[in-house]
Amino acid sequence: MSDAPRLSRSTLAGVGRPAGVQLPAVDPGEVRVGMVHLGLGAFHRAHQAVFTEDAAAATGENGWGILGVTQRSARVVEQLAPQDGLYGVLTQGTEETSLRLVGSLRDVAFPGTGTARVLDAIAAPTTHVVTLTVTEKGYRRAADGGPDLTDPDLAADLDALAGELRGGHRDSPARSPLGLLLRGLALRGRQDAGPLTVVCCDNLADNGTVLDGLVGATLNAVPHGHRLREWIGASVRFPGTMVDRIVPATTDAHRAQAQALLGLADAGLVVGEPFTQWVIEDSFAGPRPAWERAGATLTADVAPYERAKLRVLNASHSTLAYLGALRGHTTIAQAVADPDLAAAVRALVDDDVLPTLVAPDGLDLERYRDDVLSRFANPNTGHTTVQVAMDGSQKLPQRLLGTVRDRLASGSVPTAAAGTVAAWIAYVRATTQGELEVGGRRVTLDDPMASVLADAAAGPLDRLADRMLDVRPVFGDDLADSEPFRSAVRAAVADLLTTRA
Ligand code: CS2
Repeated sequence: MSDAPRLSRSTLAGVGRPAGVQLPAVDPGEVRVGMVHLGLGAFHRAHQAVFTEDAAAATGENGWGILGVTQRSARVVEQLAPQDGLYGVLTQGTEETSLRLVGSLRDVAFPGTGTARVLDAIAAPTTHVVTLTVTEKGYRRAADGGPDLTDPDLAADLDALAGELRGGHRDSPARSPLGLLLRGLALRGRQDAGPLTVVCCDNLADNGTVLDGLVGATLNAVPHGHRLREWIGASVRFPGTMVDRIVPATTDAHRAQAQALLGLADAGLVVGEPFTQWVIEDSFAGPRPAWERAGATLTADVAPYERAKLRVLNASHSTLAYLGALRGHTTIAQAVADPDLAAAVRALVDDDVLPTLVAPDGLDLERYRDDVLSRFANPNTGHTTVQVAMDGSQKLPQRLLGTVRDRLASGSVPTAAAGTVAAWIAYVRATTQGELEVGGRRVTLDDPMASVLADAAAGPLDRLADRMLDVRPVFGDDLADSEPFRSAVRAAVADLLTTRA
């Protein structure tokens, strides 16, 4: 990319204090690992790692360094290991850009080659917290919400776990986040290394309870899993959280911008909007970073925050992504600037979402909606419609279908929410038929259920809505069998196809 020296502890010492760059708030040389993070994507680096660094800086505690574990590829390790784990966060406001370097990521590992090291870290008595951002699909859930035991990666991990519970070696590479977590917990339990808190930071409704349930249900399927289950019941907590920061994919332009400020090349750079929020259920099995000193909210009840965020922000995001991409808008900012789309999002929030929510303490939901829409309008975020549009089969059940269920249960037909489902259906159809171009590029469907969806989307248009609603792992039997919902989606799909034609 460039011939500037690469960011690392030694090159950083050489550049002094470049103007406009905030240096790491902790001294990376002094920080020890106390936390393991599964799913070392951009979001973690722009969110929890920053909160953790700020908390450590505020308290002076040096035991909250992070071991970051990548998911599917070694690419992030290749970006960060040569940089001693250092990376920058480029914050893009509507008017200002700033760069800060983060020092809390102290080690990185790829399960393909580093599983034993990760298991040891989860089991270390000095580790107190495991956090996860592995995306909705990373949890490998079956249609009923439980673990998908037919998933070959999870099944391979459960075989390895069964061997490890009998005292076998732990060197087979973990293939799924849940498998990695369970194998780490098993080692910790066997070594009696003390309590641990596992913090799910993905956009799943009731994420803490869901992960707790998945862990338990998975262990039911493992021979001799009951002892580990008991240990987990007594020693491990799974608090729920709401996480929020818009983090687009990093582009070469961002890297060039950061390099101009820093004078060093940063292959691990991430980008975020200025807004950031973390609400965490205050239910920990042992020590934790003082995240409240970094601006996080620790609360007894995270559900109202989480529900408001998923149903207002994430559902609006998806609506803009599908409708926006269908109209050729490249970014979310362009989509929300389109008056028809802004009206569709307002209708969704006002007519269907807000009636299902209870406001968290001190939050005015209408103001929250307006703030979210102005965050989307930030033209410098550069978040693309196609990025947000990915994995709809996994995202819509979490961010939209709860609203649909609540509205139906209260006797109302969620017409606006049906519009979002219709937008997704039209997007699936267009992308699987090779009919969608955004920003001059042909868009294909990026979704773990792509082949099932492509089959459902193919065929006569007048039955398109019905075929898609029959994809029961997405809609569940209740919604697939709801006649009022079906008619609303049919009407919305017909409408959308007429306007697109
Ligand atoms: C987005 C989220 O890609 C998506 O599905 O809706 O990643 C969103 O940007 C974050 O949840 C914001 O906190």
